[in-house]
Amino acid sequence: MATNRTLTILKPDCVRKNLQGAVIKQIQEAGFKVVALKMIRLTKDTAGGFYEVHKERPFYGELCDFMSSGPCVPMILEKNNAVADFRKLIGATDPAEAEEGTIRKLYADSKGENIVHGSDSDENAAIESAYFFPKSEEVANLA
Ligand code: FUP
Repeated sequence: MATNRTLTILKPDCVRKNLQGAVIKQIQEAGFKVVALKMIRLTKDTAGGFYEVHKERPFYGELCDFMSSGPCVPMILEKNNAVADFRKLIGATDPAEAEEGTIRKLYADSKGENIVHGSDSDENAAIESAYFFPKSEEVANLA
């Protein structure tokens, strides 16, 4: 089912660098509306659950350590074509390969610590949104 929502996380490096405001401003200026937002600290287990698909990858342990290393800010965003447009806005996983002007190119230090997450499909956007937010925490109507 196509949706116009995506799930992002401002990762612990974003929060540590005090870049939440700058990154949210760029996201809003690109036309996304914030429909859910909170700041939480993941445990290794909850970080691991979120990145379950990468469980067999060599970087999984480091990824879980990093994602649980400090607070992060999950958000649900709304816009037409949200998933694809948001991935364009954040740029490639490795900031060295990200296009100029993208959030990762501007702010990220490495492939492992790359400032933001963005869902890679409508299906995963729905699954990931439910991982962080009960339906009651999503704003249904922004008008
Ligand atoms: P992305 O969809 O751009 O977030 O990238 P992936 O789903 O491929 O990877 C998820 C996270 O795993 C990345 F944000 C960082 C971490 N990762 C690494 O640390 N090393 C890698 O080689 C690939 C991913």
